[in-house]
Amino acid sequence: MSAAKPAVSVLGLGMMGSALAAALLKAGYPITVWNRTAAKTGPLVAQGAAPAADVAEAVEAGELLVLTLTANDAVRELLEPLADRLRGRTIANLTNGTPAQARELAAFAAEHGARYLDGGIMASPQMIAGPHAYIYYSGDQEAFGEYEDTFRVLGGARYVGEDAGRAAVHDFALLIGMYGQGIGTMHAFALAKAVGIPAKEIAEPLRDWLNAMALYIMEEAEALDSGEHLTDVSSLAVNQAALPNLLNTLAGEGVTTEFFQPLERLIDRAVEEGYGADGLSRLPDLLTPRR
Ligand code: FVH
Repeated sequence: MSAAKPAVSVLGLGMMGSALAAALLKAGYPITVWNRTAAKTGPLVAQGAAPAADVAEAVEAGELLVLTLTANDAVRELLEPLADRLRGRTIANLTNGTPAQARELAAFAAEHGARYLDGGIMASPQMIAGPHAYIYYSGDQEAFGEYEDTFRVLGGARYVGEDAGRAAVHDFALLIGMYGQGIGTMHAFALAKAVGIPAKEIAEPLRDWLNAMALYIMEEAEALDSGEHLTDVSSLAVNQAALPNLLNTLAGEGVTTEFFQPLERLIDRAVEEGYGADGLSRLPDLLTPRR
């Protein structure tokens, strides 16, 4: 990156796009902003951003275009009519999307002389520019190197490869874990609510328990990678015996068991196939039948 800060256009000023633009403004970058609903540009213009009258003006103003829209069909809708104006620009698309969409957008950008990076944001808007925020990037490595300092304003910048779809894979791996934890937490609260325990009474011990259990993630990864699944922690057979009690307790209090039934079936299958003495690290093998 040259000593002068690059001109950045931020397109999409929802909760996340506004946080990204504000962080860049605070760091002294020349920022142009555009949003479909123009009123959302107001607070950023008050902080020093230049408002673009339309998308074309935003594309014109920035050598780096940062897009954070709801979904990638909107990104495509926005950029396609301006394809001829993208030449020489770098697109950093931080919109949530699939690996296939990222690859399609990278091909579209290349076809029109632009460089493409796809990003997966591992942060809430409030975390942006803070110590725990980071973003996965994949795609054009040269472009990543050129704008790495700019990306670091937003949080950690983790480049995961030339395949534009790779950042989405990393993003979803973490989101899958997060949603699993989230749905488990909501069931814990539902059970507590059903028997009249305030959620607050469950929240602190639950947080501590999940933190303690998280320590096993590294062990499970090592077991999976090495193929050594035998456990001295908690076997699938032991979990098979305990799970019906969990389901019956939920059902007994009128809480749905629909989210846990697939887990019960999976563990039953693992034990049937002879893996009863193994730990949970055996399950990814059963979850990827084509591999
Ligand atoms: N918020 C979060 O915590 C997560 C953190 C991880 C990454 N996600 C992803 O970031 C994308 C944007 O999420 P967001 O939270 O900023 O979402 P909204 O506040 O709802 O803003 C959405 C913006 O997208 C614009 N938009 C939607 N459709 C179109 C379209 N067809 N044409 C142009 N712009 C469009 C919308 O514009 P408007 O409604 O204000 O006019 C907002 O600017 C998302 O992929 C998350 O998964 C956030």
